[in-house]
Amino acid sequence: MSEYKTIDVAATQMLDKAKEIGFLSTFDRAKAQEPRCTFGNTGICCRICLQGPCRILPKKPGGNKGVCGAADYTIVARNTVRYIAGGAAAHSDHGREIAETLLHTAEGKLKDYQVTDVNKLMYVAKNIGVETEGRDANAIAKDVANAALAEFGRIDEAEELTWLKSYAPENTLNIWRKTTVMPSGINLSLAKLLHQTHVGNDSDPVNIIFGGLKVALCDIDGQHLATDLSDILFGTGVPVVTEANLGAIKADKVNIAVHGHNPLLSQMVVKAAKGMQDEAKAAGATGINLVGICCTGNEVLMREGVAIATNFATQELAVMTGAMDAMVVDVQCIMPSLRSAAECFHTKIVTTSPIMKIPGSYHYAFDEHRAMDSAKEIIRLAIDAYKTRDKAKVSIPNITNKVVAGFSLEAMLNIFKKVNPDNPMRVIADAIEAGEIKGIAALIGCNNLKGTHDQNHTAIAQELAKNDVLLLAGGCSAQAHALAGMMNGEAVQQYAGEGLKKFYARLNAASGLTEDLPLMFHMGSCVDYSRMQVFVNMLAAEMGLDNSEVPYVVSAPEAMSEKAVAIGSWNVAYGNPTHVGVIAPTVGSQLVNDVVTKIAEDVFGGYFFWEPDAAKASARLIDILEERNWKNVMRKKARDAKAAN
Ligand code: XCC
Repeated sequence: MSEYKTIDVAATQMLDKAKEIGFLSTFDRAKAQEPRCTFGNTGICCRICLQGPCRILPKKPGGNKGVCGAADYTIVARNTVRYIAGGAAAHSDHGREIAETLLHTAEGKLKDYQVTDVNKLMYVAKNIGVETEGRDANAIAKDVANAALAEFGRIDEAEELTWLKSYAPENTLNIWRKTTVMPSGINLSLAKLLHQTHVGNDSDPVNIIFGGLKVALCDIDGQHLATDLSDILFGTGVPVVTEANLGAIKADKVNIAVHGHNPLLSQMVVKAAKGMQDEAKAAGATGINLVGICCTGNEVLMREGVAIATNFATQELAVMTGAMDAMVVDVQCIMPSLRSAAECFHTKIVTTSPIMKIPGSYHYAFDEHRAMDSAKEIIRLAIDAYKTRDKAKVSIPNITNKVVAGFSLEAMLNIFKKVNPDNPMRVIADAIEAGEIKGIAALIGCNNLKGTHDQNHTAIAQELAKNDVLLLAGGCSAQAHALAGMMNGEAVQQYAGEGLKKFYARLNAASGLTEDLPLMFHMGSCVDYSRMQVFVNMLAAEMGLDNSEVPYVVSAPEAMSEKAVAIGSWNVAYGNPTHVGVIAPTVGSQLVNDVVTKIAEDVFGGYFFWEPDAAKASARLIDILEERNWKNVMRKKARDAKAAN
């Protein structure tokens, strides 16, 4: 057992090294923050105006409300939805950048990008109602990109978001319309939510929560278009075999980590590196080695098979190896402390986005007009840094695990098609209806050092697999499983229950892949979670169910970011029971907490539950799946009986 809050052996080794050299990592900082302020922890600290901070002090006369009179439920609701706004802004702005790049590509303004996946372009165009007949790919791409950009600026509230409207099932759309959470424009909804939660504005907690859900639906819209347009530009993931953990950093190579979320630059770095191996050799290395961290890592893993170095909580530890020559970062989930870690070594931290700079690090303003040149210049920086690497400071944990990843929805359907060419989704529906698998769980989200790094991600996955639950994964959760050696066929043999094993055996026999399928299907970065939702939408249609009746659950055992709050919220609106492994800052108001954990089910079919204990969380997730299956069997019996009469 590690003396640190991680289950990862490689991370433990690097934390020992950090201790030795006196570097205080995020693990030390997390400890230093304890104990947390109860007001902040439970969501009853209001910092929305300058009269604050106000806390709820029920025992003091006048203290049970903020200075303006806001009660606990107003404060908690406002704080919660402002998390959603932060998350939705991040995801959708990411999507907007990809849409602009696709537009400029289609207009012939960018020499380094092109429409790579024409099939995906056609599929998306058809779905969102863009004419494809007899038209050239760039003309279609231009219309698709413009449709994506139109999502942001739309101000006519009578119009609905195109992606949401085109992919969500009609009954779900109708619930959203009835509850007035169906958004029209992303920017409008975000602005309205910030307005709604301004001091002296809305104090009705339910109305505030519904405003938040509208923005959460903007979050999935922005995510969805980001994924679709990234696939069009860079290709849709196909199964790849690679490795994960800090041992993927190689002592004899120029090591470059790509970290963050947006693939626009990292894809170019991967491409450029292929042609620059000789430059690295001229500097004395045996070549260039790329590794990924967080979701930029997931993007290039899915499409290019780039190895995973590590995930969110342990990003500093990639620098601690002493062999990281450059870490190229774009946006989101990049710890400012990387700079301090780099100071202990020769590592260059290269920031590339105008909205993500770290004081003291190297800023290289990425320009999409000269994307390839930018990538080459950044790689040369890494090669120069390599020349100054102090070999005496290098110690790379000798730990890597085999990873089978790259499961876009298209890749998964291709595998199911091998079993059932006419109706691939039937493969899953049959397995559920026959009781071979209990249902599906999406394992998602971040790391959160309120718990132990990666412990609950892996424990919950193992318990669900043992109980014949088919697993999807993404974000840092997927990376947790990959780092722990659970994302390969061997893990199926080790952890899966008999039903799940049988299901896998059938898929493996038909798949035509050289590798057995892994214990969880890694569907991509956190911006890619729409892939999972489309999967559920298709399964619901195939099984003749409403979305909220599908035996499907979501688990974010170590949720951390505002994006995770936004993601959890749209999952609830979509009808998905959603586990969060940290106690959410909604508990400061019984009313708000009840709305999101209980009442939500009556309205949307989905709801949150908070459970930091992995065993209890797994048991509840399994119960939910069993209950949904039981209800579906009962419904079928009732239908059959009616038909027989
Ligand atoms: Fe960030 Fe996407 Fe969370 Fe990981 S999972 S810590 S948001 S990198 Ni999305």
